[in-house]
Amino acid sequence: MNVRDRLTGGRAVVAARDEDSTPDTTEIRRLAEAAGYDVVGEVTQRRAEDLRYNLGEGKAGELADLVAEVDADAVVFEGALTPGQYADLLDLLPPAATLVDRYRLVLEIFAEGAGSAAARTQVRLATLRYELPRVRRTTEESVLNRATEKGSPVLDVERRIDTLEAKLDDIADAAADRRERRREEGFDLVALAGYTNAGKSTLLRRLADDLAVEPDDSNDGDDDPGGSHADLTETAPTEDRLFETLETTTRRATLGGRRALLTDTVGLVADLPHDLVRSFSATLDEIGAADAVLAVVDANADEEQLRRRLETTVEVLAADATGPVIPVVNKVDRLDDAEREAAFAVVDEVLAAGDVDTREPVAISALDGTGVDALRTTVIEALPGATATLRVPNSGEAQALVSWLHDRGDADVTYGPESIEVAFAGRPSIVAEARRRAADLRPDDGDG
Ligand SMILES: Nc1nc2c(ncn2[C@@H]2O[C@H](COP(=O)(O)OP(=O)(O)OP(=O)(O)O)[C@@H](O)[C@H]2O)c(=O)[nH]1
Ligand SMILES: [Mg+2]
Repeated sequence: MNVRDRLTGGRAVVAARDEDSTPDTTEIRRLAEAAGYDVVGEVTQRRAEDLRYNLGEGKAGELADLVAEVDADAVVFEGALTPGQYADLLDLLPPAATLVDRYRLVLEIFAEGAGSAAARTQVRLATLRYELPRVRRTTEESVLNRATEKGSPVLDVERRIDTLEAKLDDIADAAADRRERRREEGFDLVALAGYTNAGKSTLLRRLADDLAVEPDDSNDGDDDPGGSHADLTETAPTEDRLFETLETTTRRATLGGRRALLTDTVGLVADLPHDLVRSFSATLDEIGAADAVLAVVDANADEEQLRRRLETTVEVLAADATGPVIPVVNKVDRLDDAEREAAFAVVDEVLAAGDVDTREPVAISALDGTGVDALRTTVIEALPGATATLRVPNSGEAQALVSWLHDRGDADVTYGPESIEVAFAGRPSIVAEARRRAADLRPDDGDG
């Protein structure tokens, strides 16, 4: 059982305002539930922002009355409140009630669920970055403090931010070293990215090798010095809840004979300040380092939701992805042909507007497996590749080479009376190594 199943944030009333349309509270309700709240009511308003309460004054009063009436413990506010709005709105509520805006809500989810030291450090950093401008504001004499006092609250927060940043840098360096080692071992690195609840973890399970959490390096000593795969995990829980995955997880997969490492990343969500997104650097680093990125999209959404989620995803990918991006249009088991076409039209349109190197979108159902083979083919084609035809004398060593090749790429073997010919395709570094190994088995020639 997930630790968050036992959580209760108490009873909450959701409040939302939108200038142009009646607010849609679906996502903020689901975020509230993910943080452990039981949503017992809502107040929405279509209007321009009020400087004092964000909501209009009358609506803010209505909200306070409703909170008292239903005996709620908290108000969950869709959107960002300025420090002033936060204080004024809180004053209006019954004294025991708390107020949580979108940003704080997401921080709460991560604070409750983050398990590893790295994830906790990221949450602490994001929280401090959130608090810094508020501390600045309340420390009116901060300018003076900065110049004269070492003990100012602003300086204190700034110092803690620096410390956490340094700590995260060390963690990121270690992760980068590990990725580099795995690349040298010949693994392709593939990241699964996308909006929260898109189906990333479900797809990871489908693509990953069964039980292949640890690399099988029993038959060649040059593979893994040991211990470097301790972060590979077997479980990537899937649940119909936002932010089910709060840390990156990596598993092995075999794609066209090639050895790949698939990394499931933390989901994205719209309308978060840039510095919160930056705080989840492990996810961004995995996206940045991947040889290919699968951008998973939940196509079972109305056009507006789909567009907003895609735009959020494309923004992150444009900033961070270096490898090709494969749009994966998921949950097509829920769609009829017309809905599927409509979803593809939105995907094409949003991708065309973004600055991302994309491949053709692939329609799949991670749940029932539809389209997953076609996706595998697309991924293999997107990965850096090379080919070689290798000819070696038939011997025990040649057999060992053949099994080495089968483990690392697509090997098509033809046996002649005296020699073996292998048409091989795989990662360029692996193909180069294969040529060297083949040359070593031929007595009279030095290269392949
Ligand atoms: N119908 C349908 N449901 C799916 C499909 N793929 C995933 N789901 C469901 O969607 C929900 C979210 O799936 P996850 O794999 O947890 O999504 P995620 O992208 O990892 O979500 P986060 O970790 O929260 O960011 C779960 O209830 C899945 O069972 C699909 O192809 N079809
Ligand atoms: Mg997940």
